[in-house]
Amino acid sequence: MRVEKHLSRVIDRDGAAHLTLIDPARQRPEIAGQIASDAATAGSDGIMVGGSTRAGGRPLDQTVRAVKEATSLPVILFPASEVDISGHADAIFFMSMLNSADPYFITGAQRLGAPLVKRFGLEALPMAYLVVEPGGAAGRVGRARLIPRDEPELAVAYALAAQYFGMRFVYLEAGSGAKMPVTVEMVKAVRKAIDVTLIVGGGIKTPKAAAERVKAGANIIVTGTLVERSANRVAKIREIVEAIKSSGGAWRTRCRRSP
Ligand code: 1GP
Repeated sequence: MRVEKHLSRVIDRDGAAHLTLIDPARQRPEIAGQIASDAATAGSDGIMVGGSTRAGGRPLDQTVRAVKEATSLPVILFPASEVDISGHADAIFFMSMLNSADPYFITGAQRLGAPLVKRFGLEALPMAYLVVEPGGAAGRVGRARLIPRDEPELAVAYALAAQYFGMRFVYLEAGSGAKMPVTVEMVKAVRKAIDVTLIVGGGIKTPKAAAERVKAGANIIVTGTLVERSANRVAKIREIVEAIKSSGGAWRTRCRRSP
């Protein structure tokens, strides 16, 4: 429970947390290490490693190791399949895309990957992964039945199902590089319905967009594209982190309450 406790403590302390997503398919391991180090300097609370393309095996291991060497932040795997599991990470989002049309993404990859998670002794963080329009590569690869942007009630129904299943994290994903992040209305509606930790990511590029979603009830904001592309990476991440930390609070006592 080390990583989950860390996230929980950060949320209690700061009102919300920020995670930096590094896709091992997008850069060499040493650059990934540099991104992680910059993220730590900027105040990010952890590193997620993963993406929609299978990067398993050596490239994944090397990326995770480079990140571990560059920073003491916890490293959480964000796998696209059972191939994307590395024993060098601290934890894994043990995720199920509840709105996929393909059982492989709901329980299939999970069945294949679970024995490896056990063998590596990875901390499993049970998470519902809900893909919202436009959904991007995550939606296409995962054969998502995309949740329409203007149907918060559908997101609420999935999120509640996740909580009743015992999942402790719900991730509202608009897709990496999405033009528009998940709406504030959807974040609010899901927040109102569930007590578990709410993660929001995909298309969050500005401090304002991050802050609005924290105010609406997100406990964790994920950014990926922003950190990969940014020339002035530390400053970019720092302004997002500062916006997140100065907007939180309203949900800090509620989010960790047992259902
Ligand atoms: C993707 O939600 C994450 O899985 C991050 O999205 O790359 O748009 O920041 P961005």
